[in-house]
Amino acid sequence: MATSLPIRVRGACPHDCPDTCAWQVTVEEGRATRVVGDAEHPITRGTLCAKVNHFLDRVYSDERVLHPLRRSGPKGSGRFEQVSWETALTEVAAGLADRIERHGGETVLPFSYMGTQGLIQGSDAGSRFFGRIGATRLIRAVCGSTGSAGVQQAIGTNTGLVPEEIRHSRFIVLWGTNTIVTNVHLWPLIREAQAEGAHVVVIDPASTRTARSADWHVQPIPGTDTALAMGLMHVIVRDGLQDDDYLERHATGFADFAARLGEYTPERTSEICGVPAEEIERLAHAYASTPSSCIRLLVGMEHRGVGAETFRTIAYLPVVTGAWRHRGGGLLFMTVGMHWSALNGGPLERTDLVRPGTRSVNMVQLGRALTDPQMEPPVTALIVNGSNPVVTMPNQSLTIAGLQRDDLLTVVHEQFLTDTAMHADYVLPATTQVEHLDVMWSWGHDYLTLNLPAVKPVGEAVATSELFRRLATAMGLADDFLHLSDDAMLDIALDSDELRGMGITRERLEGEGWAHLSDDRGPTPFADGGFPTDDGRCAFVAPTRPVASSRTAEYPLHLISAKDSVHHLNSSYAHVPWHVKAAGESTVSMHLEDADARGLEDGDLVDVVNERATVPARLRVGGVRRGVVTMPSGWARGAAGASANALTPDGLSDAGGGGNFHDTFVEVRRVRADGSA
Ligand SMILES: Nc1nc2c(c(=O)[nH]1)N[C@H]1C(S)=C(S)[C@@H](COP(=O)(O)OP(=O)(O)OC[C@H]3O[C@@H](n4cnc5c(=O)[nH]c(N)nc54)[C@H](O)[C@@H]3O)O[C@H]1N2
Ligand SMILES: Nc1nc2c(c(=O)[nH]1)N[C@H]1C(S)=C(S)[C@@H](COP(=O)(O)OP(=O)(O)OC[C@H]3O[C@@H](n4cnc5c(=O)[nH]c(N)nc54)[C@H](O)[C@@H]3O)O[C@H]1N2
Ligand SMILES: [Mo]
Repeated sequence: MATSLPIRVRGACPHDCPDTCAWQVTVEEGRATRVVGDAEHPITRGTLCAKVNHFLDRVYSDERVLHPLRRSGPKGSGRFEQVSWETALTEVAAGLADRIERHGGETVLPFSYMGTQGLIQGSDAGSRFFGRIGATRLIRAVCGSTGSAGVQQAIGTNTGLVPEEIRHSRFIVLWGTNTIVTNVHLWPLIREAQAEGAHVVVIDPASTRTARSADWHVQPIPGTDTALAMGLMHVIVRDGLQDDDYLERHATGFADFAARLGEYTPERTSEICGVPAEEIERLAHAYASTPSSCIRLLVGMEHRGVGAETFRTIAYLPVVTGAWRHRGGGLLFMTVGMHWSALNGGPLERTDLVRPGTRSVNMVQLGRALTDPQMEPPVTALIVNGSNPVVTMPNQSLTIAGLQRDDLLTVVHEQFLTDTAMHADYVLPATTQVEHLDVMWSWGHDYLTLNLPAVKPVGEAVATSELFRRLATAMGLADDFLHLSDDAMLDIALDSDELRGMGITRERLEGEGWAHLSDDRGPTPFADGGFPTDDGRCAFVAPTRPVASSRTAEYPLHLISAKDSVHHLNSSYAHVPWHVKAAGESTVSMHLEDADARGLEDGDLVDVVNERATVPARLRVGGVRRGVVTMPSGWARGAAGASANALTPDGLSDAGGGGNFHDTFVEVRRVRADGSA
């Protein structure tokens, strides 16, 4: 038998992560055998991460869904039988047609997120199909929208510095972000700055890996960062460290704002934030007296009722000090805008297909949409791709109650039998990134990446794009725009003057794998103001609610369920045995004094309890400030029956449409030998 030589195929990590790594896949005899980070890529620099080093275990996992499945037991029982694609599509199409006829198109709810963040296979892959059938619109604002809304209120954009500029900073504030775990490819750039004398400060209630690796860890009470930012600006202005010239030329409303700063003396701020007054003074001075101070914001801190206001208030700091004037100074946040303006996504998304007045459902309130008797028309069909809402959306028991409804047709396109797929009527097999074509934008850097398919789809898996072509065919919808090939979609996505102006073409991406989006704003985008607001100035507005909602006597501990595991990517690895083993049990971390007060010890099996749920976890003593407990999000419910999101509320943040799921309060109790709490 003739054997073929190994080949290398260029691609990119699909994950919802700021790093969007470029990778190369080795293929031997039609099978992917190795995946390595691209050594030339300036952010990837030849390394992947703890999860993605094992991506091929995911591709070839015994647990993968490889054929269409139809439910054969009660909802949620996890009993399925294999059926053909034709049977599944015929039955799903009939189910949809029947429901649309009875209730209208809005009875169908699409639910997708960033299981893959490619333009072709990602959360918008179904948008033309859903626009065509008149489905309810999904507000996909769970991540980044709230923080972006806040920063935009201040400076008109969520695009500040690009990550490589952080090397030029000499004072780096990682504010509510766990870089080493969630944005690991930024860390070497921070280390380069540190080697040149930069000071690294982490502001986080939890002692994350990043906090432990920083020069300085400031531990505020959760949800009080708005007040902390006000306190810092109080000291800066009190001591004359502000940049009057910059403020005069590039800000509006600063005089009124400065008057409000009077309330936030270090003593008062200390009472609100639980940070010593002396530390507030010291931080304000160190920040304001280093010209090239950079604040790195990401996402975790936004998931609060005061999230947008917090981000807005923090975004004022580099304006007050004029840090924007200096290379490496300012704010580092999102880069997604650079990608969206360069790519030609409009003809793929086709928002023009949506009838005016079509109703919307916010994704963080999925449980409400599925259970609210007032919904008119009711949601009777749910089509999920690239998301695992049972684990990742708040108020888990309400989501599950909705999914248990007998009249609800649930279709889940997945790689694994996730907790959401377990509740489906039909599970349809999805390809992984090495099996499909895509073009990857990034919210954490300014490199566009092409992902070429390296191997044929495993089993009967199909790409998300193909799923929607097949559904359209099964429903008798022949419109050309529902049947664009992946190849054609790639050409459309790259058909932009902006990309051509940068010399970025399909041929170049096919040869080189990735390309830098040039930034005509230069390395100091706001050195001379020019904020993309209506008047080009930063708009100062004092906060109205500087503190998040508070605890009750019954549930006195503030729960943060963040992403504190290198073995998880949201819930994406919760169903791969290798990762389950590496990640271990779900844990809850607590301060020693809080543990002592409850007679708890490290290693105890405990219940984390509130009015919504009881979630078992292993106690870890240490790692957080008093009054706070942390649980990593992303663990599947598994045998425990609930994950951290069983405890979280499904309210909204103050702007941007994100959730408030970090405003959660709990009590922690030991599980007695007989299993009772
Ligand atoms: N390994 C791994 N990497 C990931 C992910 C993952 O699941 N695993 N997920 C990816 C995704 S989708 C995202 S959005 C990013 C998120 O990246 P990050 O925003 O860095 O991560 P989070 O863990 O959500 O939150 C960061 C920190 O915010 C802190 N925090 C919470 N509330 C407050 C507060 O009130 N004040 C302050 N100062 N801090 C607070 C938490 O304690 C946490 O340590 O990570 C991405 N990268
Ligand atoms: N308590 C708490 N809740 C949170 C957060 C938190 O910090 N705390 N973080 C929030 C944030 S920032 C985010 S971004 C969300 C994430 O929420 P989700 O987007 O729901 O995240 P994942 O759990 O990664 O689910 C993605 C799913 O997509 C599947 N998938 C991957 N690629 C493909 C594909 O090509 N096609 C299809 N059909 N499926 C695919 C994966 O197998 C996986 O099951 O969670 C939010 N929820
Ligand atoms: Mo996210």
